[in-house]
Amino acid sequence: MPPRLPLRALPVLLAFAALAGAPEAALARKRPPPPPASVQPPVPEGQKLVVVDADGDDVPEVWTYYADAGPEVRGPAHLLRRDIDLNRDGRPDIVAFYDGGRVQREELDLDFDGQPDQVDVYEGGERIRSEVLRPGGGVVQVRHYEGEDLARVEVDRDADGSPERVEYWRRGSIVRVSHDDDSDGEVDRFSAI
Ligand SMILES: [Ca+2]
Ligand SMILES: [Ca+2]
Ligand SMILES: [Ca+2]
Ligand SMILES: [Ca+2]
Repeated sequence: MPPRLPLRALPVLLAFAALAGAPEAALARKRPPPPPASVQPPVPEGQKLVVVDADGDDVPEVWTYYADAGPEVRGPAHLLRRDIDLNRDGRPDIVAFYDGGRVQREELDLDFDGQPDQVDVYEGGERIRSEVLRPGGGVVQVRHYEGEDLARVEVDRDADGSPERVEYWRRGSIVRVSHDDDSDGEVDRFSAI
C-alpha cells in the first residue's frame, strides 16, 4: 500500500496537474513570489527528506520525511511526516505526522497565514477529533467523530478548556445541546438547538 495522502489534499494535487498544462502566462498570474529559503526547516538528524516539485516551477509543494533506515528505504513503514503547500507560496499548509504508515495527526493552515488553524487527530487511520484553534493559540472548538460521522461539538469560546456549549449530533443533525451559561463547568440547561 502506498502511503496515504490526506484526502483533502487530493483536489489540490489534481489542480496542480491541471495547472502544469496551463499556459505559462496563466501560471505567472497565479504564482505568488517565492518565499525566503529560510522557510524550509532543517532536516532532523536520522531522517531523510524527499522533496517533490509537482508542477516543475522549481518551488516544491510536497516535503516528505522518512526515518533514515538505509540508503534505499523510503517505504510507508518509514514515513514520518509530510508537508504540503496548497497555495504555492512555498510554506506548508498541511503538516501530517505518521506512524507505521498511518496518519496520526494533521496540522492545517486554512487561511495560509503561516499559523495552524485546525489540528486533526487520527486513530487507526480514522479521524476521531478536529480541534479548531484561534489566532495566537487556544482551542475554541473540538469536533468529535465516530466513524465518518460527527458525534459531538464542544464550543469553548474563551479557550479555557471548559466548553460553554456542547452539541450532540446524530446522522448529520443536532439532537441535543447542553449549555454552561455561567462558565462554571457545570451544565445549566439543555436545548434542542
Ligand atoms: Ca512547484
Ligand atoms: Ca502555503
Ligand atoms: Ca492560519
Ligand atoms: Ca470556556
